[in-house]
Amino acid sequence: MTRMLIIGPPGAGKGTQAVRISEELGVPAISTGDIFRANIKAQTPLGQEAKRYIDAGDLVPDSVTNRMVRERLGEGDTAEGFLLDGYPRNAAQVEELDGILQELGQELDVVLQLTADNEELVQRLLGRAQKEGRTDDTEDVIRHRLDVYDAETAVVVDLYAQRGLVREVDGLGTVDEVTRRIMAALA
Ligand code: B4P
Repeated sequence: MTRMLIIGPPGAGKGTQAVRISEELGVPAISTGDIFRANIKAQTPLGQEAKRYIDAGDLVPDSVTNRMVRERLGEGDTAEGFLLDGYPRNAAQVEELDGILQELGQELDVVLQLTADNEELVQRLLGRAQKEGRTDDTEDVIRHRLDVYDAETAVVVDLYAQRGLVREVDGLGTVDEVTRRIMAALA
């Protein structure tokens, strides 16, 4: 049984590693960024609401994000565990997640923190921009997303560290190397 979060700045490898870890552990990976992007593509009301914030590199309002996560975690497939990627991203979302898990009678087991320095992060995301053309991967927006991480998301790591849940993993190196470090940290 694993109920875990993966947290780190934009470009640290959260989405990349979440897919691999969820396969290894046999639990669903739930990425708020991916859910938003799927809704933007399908032009749903949720996607229309989220798009302007994502394009600007800002966090989507908590009211929208929290409702979406609440619905997703309520689906039956999370009873045996889950890997949340990109949520919670500020202190208010931590509180909301506490409430959701309490209602579901669940508790977090581990918070995986991926680290990397800012210049590496910018280079990775600019590299992705050339391949995937994500609207939030321009240099100005990337730098803004890094600032938003420092201003709003870094505190999430502190809050979970106070609960003794955080395991820090170096996100530098090849994707395979990072996966090996993560699996070792979870063992
Ligand atoms: P996310 O989708 O979470 O985007 P991200 O922070 O860039 O991480 P991602 O998982 O995509 O990238 P990764 O590090 O794996 O969020 C996007 C936006 O959605 C946010 O800005 C916000 O607007 C909104 N949002 C999401 N969640 C929210 C929430 N809870 N509340 C409010 N708003 C929310 O990979 C990046 C690149 O690095 C890739 O190209 C990858 O191939 C490469 N890479 C990965 N590992 C590597 C390695 N070891 N070596 C070299 N390259 C590597």
